[in-house]
Amino acid sequence: MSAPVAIVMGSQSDWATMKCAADALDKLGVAYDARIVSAHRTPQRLVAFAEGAADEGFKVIIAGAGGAAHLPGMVASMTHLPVLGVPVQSKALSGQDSLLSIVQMPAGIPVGTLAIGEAGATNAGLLAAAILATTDPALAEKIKAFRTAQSASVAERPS
Ligand code: RP5
Repeated sequence: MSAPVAIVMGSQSDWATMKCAADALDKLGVAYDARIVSAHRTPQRLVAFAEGAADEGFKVIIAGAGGAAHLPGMVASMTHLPVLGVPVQSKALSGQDSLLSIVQMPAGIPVGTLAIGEAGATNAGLLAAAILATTDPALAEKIKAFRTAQSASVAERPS
């Protein structure tokens, strides 16, 4: 069976951030395929990926990019699959540019936009799993166990 989640990113330099999405999926036992697909440097690769994603068997796409971050919106425009956008923290503007590029989609083509940087990437992985869990009771149980363990790990008082 093919991986249900695609993680795409605009550059190798995004992987340090996007790996957090991969790590979250690993913790829940959800398979993914991570690829570099740049809206600007590899536009033909972008079209081929986005148009073929559903036929490849993906169910959810996580797309991360920084700066003039067109990737998530362009992917969303060419697939009916849900697209989760992760604004990668840019050097010049600390990811504010990435965030606004991804979040301000015109009505009709949604991108579910997460927080800037590693927290956003982690949550994109968790949210992708939650979407898959709506039709996968075993995965839903894993998510509940993750939440329980997370709560148990929080001390009542600071040390
Ligand atoms: C974007 O430009 C990428 O998503 C990356 O965040 C940013 C910088 O890319 P590099 O110059 O590091 O390859 O397309």
